[in-house]
Amino acid sequence: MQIVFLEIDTDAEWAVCSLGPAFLAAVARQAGHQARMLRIPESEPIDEAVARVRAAGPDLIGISMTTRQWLRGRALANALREVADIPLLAGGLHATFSPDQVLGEPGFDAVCLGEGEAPFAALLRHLERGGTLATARMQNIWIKGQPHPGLAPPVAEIDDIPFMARDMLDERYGVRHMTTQRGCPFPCTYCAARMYDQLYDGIGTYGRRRTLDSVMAELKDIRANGELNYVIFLDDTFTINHPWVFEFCKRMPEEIGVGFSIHARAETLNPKLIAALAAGGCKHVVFGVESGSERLRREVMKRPVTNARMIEIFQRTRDAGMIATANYMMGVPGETREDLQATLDLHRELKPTDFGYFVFYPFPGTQLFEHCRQHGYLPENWQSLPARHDASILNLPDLTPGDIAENYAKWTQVREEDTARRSVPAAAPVSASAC
Ligand code: B12
Ligand code: SF4
Repeated sequence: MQIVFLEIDTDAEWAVCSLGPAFLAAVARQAGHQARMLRIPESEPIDEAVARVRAAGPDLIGISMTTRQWLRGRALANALREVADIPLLAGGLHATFSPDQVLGEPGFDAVCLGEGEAPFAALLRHLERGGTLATARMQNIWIKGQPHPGLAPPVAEIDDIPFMARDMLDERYGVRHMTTQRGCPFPCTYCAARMYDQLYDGIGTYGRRRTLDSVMAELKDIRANGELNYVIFLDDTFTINHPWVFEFCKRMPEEIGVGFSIHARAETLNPKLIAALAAGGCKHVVFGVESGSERLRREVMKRPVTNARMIEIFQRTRDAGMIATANYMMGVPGETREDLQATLDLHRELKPTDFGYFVFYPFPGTQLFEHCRQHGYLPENWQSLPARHDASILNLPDLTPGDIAENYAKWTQVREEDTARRSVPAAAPVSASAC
């Protein structure tokens, strides 16, 4: 079978395609199928994209969607359905946490809920034996018009999942993307990533980390088959399970010897770990700071770390020679103009090497999404509004759209000032962070 995965580009040029399809393509190829990725640039008219997809001759189309990719993914799927009857399956964060919305559209035949490898393999076996999507009955694959399929536990031995099919990713210059684990143990109320743990509550454990042997074997495999110059670890929080991280930092220079970047929460770092990371080749740590208001972080976001701790960790990270990126959010329910200012103030104390700033969007399934719904902050047409990072869709009691726009403009100004001040640009790629 020819499986074509579609990567829906959003308003920004991101460095990497979705990792999910790269895992699924590996599974499909193991079972003897062909799989490829078609990237749909934001500028490509839908009819041209439809023609390109059809020309690829798919027997099955897979779309991986975050919420930001939903509106354009929907437009493409519906346009495809008008001209061809190719089975179309959606997966990823948005499909998992808004399955009704996805299945309500004519273009989609089924959604994959949660971890995809085992259900996708089961579906391919079913199709290979002459079955159709409409007759598929398996856990995690919700077919349009059928009852909820129930969920199977995630794969128990995460090392059993094959290495990603790297040709599915848009990797250049030997800069590689890896994950060493799935799941995040923290309870941040705005975070869609942590919803996976909740999805599997009572069914199985989503949080699992690969063995170091498996991670090293993948890196050696990459090097044996191509360039390996730098690794971007896309784990939600790389710095959990300290014994694993210390051992990783020991083995990385001995066995691989290239630099890498990670995502971390400030409270998971300490001086010893920072020194080990730097010695192990870590060049860049991306931190989720989110707000300078301790009240907002503690009471609304469930992130009780203090500003003092953040400042200390940023200082130590920089002193150890690593780039420290800070990511901030604005327009969170419960946030005031004073809180917005507190974030700008904290930024000046953190002195990050680089930073990202995003307007809060309530991702379906998260606690803050429910909070927004219950308090009437969501506009009626929220489902047809794009998930942007520079404007809010919410009607908040304490912040007007003007307050948020003004604050966003202040951050843009800070960025311009910082760029002008900085004589040397950041040396490693900067990625958007989950944490
Ligand atoms: C890596 C990553 C990135 C990368 C790559 C993005 C991408 N296109 O995948 C980069 C750095 C570019 C990035 C950018 C952004 N990201 Co990001 N990112 C992540 C992160 C940390 C890991 C995702 C991942 O690869 N996981 C590993 C894979 C294996 O898991 P998976 O995607 O869930 O796939 C499995 C299943 O879902 C399923 N599946 C997936 N697709 C399909 C398709 C089919 C057909 C089937 C059958 C099954 C299936 O099978 C897969 C294997 O088990 C997640 C957090 C998380 N843990 O999910 C955030 C996350 C996805 N990002 C998020 C956000 C908000 C962003 C940004 C908007 C950043 C910002 N603040 O502005 C941008 C825009 C991205 C976009 N295009 O929409 C949110 C999305 C929330 C949502 N509901 O949409 C998340 C969940 C973070 C969070 N804390 O909330 N991100
Ligand atoms: S924001 Fe980061 S630390 Fe918090 S739950 Fe999400 S992935 Fe984990």
